[in-house]
Amino acid sequence: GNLQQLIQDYYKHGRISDLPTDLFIDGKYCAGSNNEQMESFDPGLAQAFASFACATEEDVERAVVSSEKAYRNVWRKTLPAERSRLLNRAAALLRKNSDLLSVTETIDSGKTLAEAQGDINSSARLLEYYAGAADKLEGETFPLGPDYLSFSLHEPVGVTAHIIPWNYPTSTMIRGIAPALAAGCTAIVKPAETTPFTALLIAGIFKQAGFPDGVLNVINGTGANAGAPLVSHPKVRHVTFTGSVDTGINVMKAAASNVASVTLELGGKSPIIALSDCDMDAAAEGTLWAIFSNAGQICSAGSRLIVERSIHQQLLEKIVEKAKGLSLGHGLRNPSVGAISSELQLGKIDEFLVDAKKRGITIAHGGNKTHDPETGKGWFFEPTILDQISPDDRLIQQEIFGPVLSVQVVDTTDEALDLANGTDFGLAAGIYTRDISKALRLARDIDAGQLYINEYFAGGVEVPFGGNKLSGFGREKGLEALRSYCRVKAVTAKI
Ligand code: TXE
Repeated sequence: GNLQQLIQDYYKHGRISDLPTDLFIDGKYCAGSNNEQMESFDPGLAQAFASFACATEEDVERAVVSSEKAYRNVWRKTLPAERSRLLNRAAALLRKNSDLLSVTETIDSGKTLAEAQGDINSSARLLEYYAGAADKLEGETFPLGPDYLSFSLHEPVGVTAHIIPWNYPTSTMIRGIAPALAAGCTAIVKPAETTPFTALLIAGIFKQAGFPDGVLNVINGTGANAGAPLVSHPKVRHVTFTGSVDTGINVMKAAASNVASVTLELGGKSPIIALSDCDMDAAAEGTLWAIFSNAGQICSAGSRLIVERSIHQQLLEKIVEKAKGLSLGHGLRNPSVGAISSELQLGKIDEFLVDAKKRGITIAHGGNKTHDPETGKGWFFEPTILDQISPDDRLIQQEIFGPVLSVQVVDTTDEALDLANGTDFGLAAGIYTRDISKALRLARDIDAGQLYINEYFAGGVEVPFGGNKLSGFGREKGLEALRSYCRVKAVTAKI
C-alpha cells in the first residue's frame, strides 16, 4: 500500500517527494527572509536527505504578528465548540496521513517505524482529548453574600511559543499545541534543527482541517537565531519548552524579562527499583524497554536500575539475555532499536563509555558505537548495561540520553529510596514489587513527577506529565496542561 510505496520511493531516490521545506507563517508556506537553508540528516544512513528554510529574527517577528492578530481577531472569539470540532478534524487527518508522517519522522529522527507510528497515534489521541476539553473550561462563583455577584472566567493567555526537541518531534509538538489551541491560545512552534519536517507537514494538515490562518505558525531554524528571539518576544505570553537543563534555564530567563510564564520539561535520570519479591520477568522486560525504547533518547527513560542484592545476578542475567536479542538498524526496516538522532549526540554517549572503560567500570553488555549491520552506515550505539555503579559516579548523576543502563545494588528498601532520590533530577521512577504497601510508600516518598508501579511508562494522554527539581516544572498532558494556557479573571459586581 501507501506505506510500502513511500518506503520504496525513499530507498530508490534518497528523498521524500513533496516534502514541505519552507517556513509556515500566517497560513502559507514561505521562504525565510535571508533564504538561509540547513540540511537535515537521516541518522540511520548518516546522510543528508533534504534541506529546509531557517527563520531569522525578522521571520520570528512576522510569525508573532500573525499569531497575535489571529489571537485577537479570530481565535479567542471562535466558539469553543468550533475549536473542538477543528481539533477533532486535525486528529482524523493525522490518522489519515499516518503513513507519510511516520515515514518522515523515521527518516528525520532515526527512530523505528513502529515507534513513529506509535507517536502519530498518541498525537491523534492528544488532539481528541483536548478537543473534548475545549468547551469545558468552566469558571466558578464566589460567595460574597446577597449584595455581590462574583465569578471567574478562564481566558486564553494569548500567543504561546513551543520549543521542540528532536527525540519526539511530532508528539512533543502536539502535546503543547493541542491544549493551547483548545484553550483559545495561538501557537508558534520552533522544531529542533535536526528534525524540522513533521512539524511542517502538521502545519499543512491543520490548515486542511480548517484552522484559521495564524493560529498555528511553524518556524524552523537554530536555537540562537529562531528560538531565542521567539522566547524573548514580549508578545509571547507562555513558553512551553522541552530540552536540556542549560537551555531551559536560558529560556526561563528570557521569558522572565517579559514576565511570561513557562513550562519546562527538562532532563532526567529516572530510577527503576526492583525489590526482591518482584515478578522478575516483568521487571526485566519493563527495564529493557524503559531504557532501549527510542534508543534511550527519552527524557523519562529508566536509565538506572536499583536492585536488591538477593536478586541482582538473576535479574541482570535476564535483562542481558533479552538485550542480546535486540536488533539494530535503519528505522524503516523496523528493528528493535533505531539510530541515535545526531552525530553530536552519538559522540556524547560514546564519551561516557570511553571514560567508563578507562575507569574499569563493569560492562555487562554492549558499550560501543556501531553501524547498521546491513549497510555499514548510520549512527548507532549498542544497547549497553553497566553494572555495580556507585551513587556519586557520573554514570548515575548525569543524563546520557542514549541506550545505557546503569545498575545500582542495594540491601534495603530504604537504601533504594535514598539512591532513587540521590540525583538532581526528578522526572520519573519505576517500582517493581508484589508488596502493595512498599510500592505505595516508595511512590509517596520518591521525589519525581511520574511513578510507575509494575509497568514502566504506564499512563496515557489523560495523565499529567512533568518533573521536579532540575527536571523542570509545570505539567503537560491531562487537564493539568490547560492551566498553562488559561488565566483566571475574577469579575465582581455590587448588585
Ligand atoms: O538540547 P537543547 P540539545 C538533553 C539531552 C541532550 C541534551 C542536549 O541530554 O543530550 O539535552 O540536546 C532549542 N532559546 N535533552 O542540544 O539545546 C533548540 O533549537 C530558545 C533532553 O538538542 O535544549 C531545540 O529546538 N530555544 C530532552 C530545543 O531548544 C533554544 C530532549 C532543544 O535543544 C535555545 C532533548 C535558546 N537560546 C535533549 N537554544 C528532553 N527533556 O526530552 C536551543 N534552543
